[in-house]
Amino acid sequence: MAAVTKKKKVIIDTDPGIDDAMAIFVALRSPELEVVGLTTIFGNVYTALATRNALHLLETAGRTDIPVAEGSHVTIKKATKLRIASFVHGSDGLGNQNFPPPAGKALDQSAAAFLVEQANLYPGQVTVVALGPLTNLALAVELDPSFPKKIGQIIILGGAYSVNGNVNPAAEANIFGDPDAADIVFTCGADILAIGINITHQVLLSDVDRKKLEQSDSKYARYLSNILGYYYDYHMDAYSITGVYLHDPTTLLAAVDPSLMTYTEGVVRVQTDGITKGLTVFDNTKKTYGEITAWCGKPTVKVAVTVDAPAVVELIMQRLLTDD
Ligand SMILES: [Ca+2]
Repeated sequence: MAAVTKKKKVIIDTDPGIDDAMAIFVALRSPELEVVGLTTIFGNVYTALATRNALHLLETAGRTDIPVAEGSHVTIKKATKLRIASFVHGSDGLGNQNFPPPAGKALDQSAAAFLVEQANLYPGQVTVVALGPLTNLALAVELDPSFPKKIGQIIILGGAYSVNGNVNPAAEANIFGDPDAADIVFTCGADILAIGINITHQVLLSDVDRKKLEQSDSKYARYLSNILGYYYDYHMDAYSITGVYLHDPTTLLAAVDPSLMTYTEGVVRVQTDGITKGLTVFDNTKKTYGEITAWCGKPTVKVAVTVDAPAVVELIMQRLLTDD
C-alpha cells in the first residue's frame, strides 16, 4: 500500500504577475500541496488588479473553491506611492492579453485577517509562500503577536544575498516594495526561509522550454505560452537573454521539495531608507562584534545558498505539461 502523506497547507501571497501565474498553477498541480487560499498584494500591479488576476487564474484553473483575500493597498507605513512593475508584466500584469473580468469576488476579510485566522485554525501547519512585498505578513504580525509562532513556515521570495538587486544594485523588487514590512517579517521570529535572486537568477526557462509549453495540450501550458511573450521581451531588453527567470515558481517549489536547495542560517535586516533602501544584509552570526549591532538578539532565518536549477526547471515543466 502506498504511503499516504499529508498535504502541506499553503497560502500564496501574490501580486500576479506572469511568474506568479506560473507559481500558482504549479501549486495547484502539486499533489504535495493543499492551496487553502490566495492573498493579494501590490507589486507587479496595484492590489485591486492583483485580486482580479488571482480570481481570474483560479477560474482559469477551475479552482473557484479556493478563497482569495485582498491585501493592503498601501505600505505598512501607509505610503501610497508604490513601485509597480507593469513594464515587466504588462499593464494588466498578465502580458496584456485583455482577459475578461472574473465572475468571483474576494472574501470580505482582509489578507492579514485571513492569514491570522488560518494560522489559528491550523497552528504550525500552514506555510505561507510570499511572492510579493511583505506588507500583508507584517500586518498579520501586528494584528496577532502570536502569529509568528502559529504560522508553520514563511517562504519568502525576497532579497539579494551577496549579489546586486533587480530594482537597482542594492535592492530586490519584493523587498524594495515595502522594506519596513520586510524588516518586521524577517525579525518576527517565525520559521522563515528566504529565497533571493542569487538563487532565482540561476533558474531560467529557456526558449526550448517555451516551445514545449507552446506545443503542449495542457491548459496551463497553453495559457502560460500566451502570457509569457511580454516577459521574454522584458528579459531580452533588461538582461540581453533569451529566457525568463523563474522567481516565483522556484520559490513555490521550496514548499514542495526543500531538498532542491541548500540553506545557511543567520539574521537578516533590511535597510529602510537612503540609496540602499531595500538592501537585505545577512549576518552569519559567526563573529561576536565589539559593539551592539542592529542584528544582535534578533531571530535567525534560513537563506537559500545553492539550487539544483535543472531539477527545478524539470519539475516545473512536469507539473505544467499535463492537466489530467
Ligand atoms: Ca510575484
